[in-house]
Parts: sequence; C-alpha cells; structure tokens
Amino acid sequence: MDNFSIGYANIALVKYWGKKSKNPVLPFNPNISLRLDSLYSKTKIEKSSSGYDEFYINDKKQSDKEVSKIINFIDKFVPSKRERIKIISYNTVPTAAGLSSSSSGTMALVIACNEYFKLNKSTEQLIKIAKEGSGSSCRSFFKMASWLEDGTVKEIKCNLDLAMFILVVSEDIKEISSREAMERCVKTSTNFKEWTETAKKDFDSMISAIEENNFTKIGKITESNALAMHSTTKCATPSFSFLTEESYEAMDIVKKIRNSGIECYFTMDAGPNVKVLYQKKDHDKLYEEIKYLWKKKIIQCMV
Ligand code: 2P0
Repeated sequence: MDNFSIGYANIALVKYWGKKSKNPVLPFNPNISLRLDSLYSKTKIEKSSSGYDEFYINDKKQSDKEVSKIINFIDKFVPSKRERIKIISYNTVPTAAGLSSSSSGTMALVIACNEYFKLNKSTEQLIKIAKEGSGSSCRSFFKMASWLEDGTVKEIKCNLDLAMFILVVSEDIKEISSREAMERCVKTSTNFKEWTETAKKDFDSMISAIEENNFTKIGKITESNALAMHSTTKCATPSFSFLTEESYEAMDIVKKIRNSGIECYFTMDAGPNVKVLYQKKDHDKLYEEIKYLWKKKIIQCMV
C-alpha cells in the first residue's frame, strides 16, 4: 500500500447544469451518472516540511491560487488547529479538460483528508463534504448514482454492462471553468428554464429506461440531454460553446457507426471531448470502427 486514496471520474447521462443553491450545493435538476473506474485520481497527504501548505498534481507544484482554493475547501471540515500539509495528487484524467477531473480529484482528496486527519466520517458524510468541493463528485461514490434537487445522492442499480470510449479532441485546460459557465447560464441563458424542465423529464425517463434495461432509450436520452445542456451555452450572454468543429465530427462518427448497426451514443461535458456510451458486448467491433474513423487519441474506459 502506498497510502494513496482513490477517487473516480463520472460522466453524467443526465447532466447537472446549474446550482439552485450554493451553500449547500444543490442542483437545479436531478442528474444521473456512470462512474469510469479506469479514470481516477489518487491523493495522499503528508506533513509539510516547508512550513507552508503545498499542493502537487502529477509532480507539478501548484500555484498559490490553487493552494488557497484547495486549503479553503479542506479547512471547512478538518480540525482548525492543524499542522501544515503537503497534498500529493496524481490524475490519470487530464486536468480541467472536461473529463471529470474535478469529481475524481475531490473524491480522492476528501477520502485522503479523512485518513490523514483521522476524521472517521461515514461514506454518507464524505459524500456530503465532497459535494461542497465539486458538485458532481458526490456521484463518484457509486457505479451509477443519482443526485437530486434536495441534495440526496443515491445508488442506482443497473443490469446492463455499459462502457465508454472518449474521443479526445483536446486535453488542454478549458478557457471557461464549468463552475463559471454554469453560473453564466443560470443567470443569462434565455432557455435555462426550458433546460431544467427538459432535464427533469429526462431524469424520470432515464430511471425507467434503466429499470427496463432499455439501452436504446438510455442512449437516446443521453444524447438529447447533452445537446440540451450545450444549447444553454449558446443562449447565454456572452454566448459561448465548449464544442468545436472536431467535436461535431466526432458526434457524426458516432451517428455513422450507429447507423451501420453498432449501437452507441455520444455525450459531451464542459469541454470539447466526446464520450461514447456502448454495451461491453459491442466493445471489439466498435473499437475497430472508431479506430478506423477517428484518427486522434481514444481513451477506453472501464466502468
Ligand atoms: C455533470 N458537469 O453533470 C456536468 C455536465 C459538467 C457538464 O458537473 O461547480 O465540477 O464544482 O459543482 O461538479 C462539472 O461541474 O461543478 C459538472 P461545481 P462540477 O457532470
């Protein structure tokens, strides 16, 4: 054991997009996610030898701004009289590229703090804490999870063997953080109300689709919900988009493969990368097709 705590990335099938309340963090609409166990962060905490709090991601010393951001969060739930610490974190997920690094990073950090400061918190308490660091991280504690408007996080049972590929458009840090983007959409998007209503219906339909083991229905909702979320960015002031021409090319590839008979569906988050949802039984033939049509990086994600 190397004393690292692990946190996983998760990708929403029905997105969380907008905070109804910031303290505590509550989503405007219920949302649901699939955890990607092969995309994770690992974090450990040691006593700092410099006399200052320090924070490293993938061996890179983080700026004072990043240190104070993480310390402000930690100081809300660790003992107020504490020694200076060194937070060492590794991401297998590219950081801040719309690949859910904040959910895996926050989950790993909260668990690492629980260990280091001997907080003895229950999973339920850790979930509650994680949410205040990154809303979506509360869903990473379960393979499939829902997060409701009243703050409840629940495990969802799913009998289907689902998996995802990521068609990587860019691993660069996004220009606008998801937090800032979400806030702008809540405040200014002319179709924000319509989004929350659509997302609530999508959530109910998604729950039934999962109960019915209906992959076609799950996939269709996943795609239309992602497009609905992204349309709020276009109707914001100033308007913006996470998606690039290459994102649209990747979506076209997914549609083309689907029309050829291999069932798969796309979804996109706060970045240009395109995730492809499929059933594990289709892995080999789908991978062959994707490799042939998508010439850039492909990440295979284990669920
Ligand atoms: C999601 N995203 O449901 C949505 C879809 C991005 C697009 O949750 O402000 O880092 O820390 O609560 O959790 C990313 O937002 O935002 C996110 P905060 P978080 O996965």
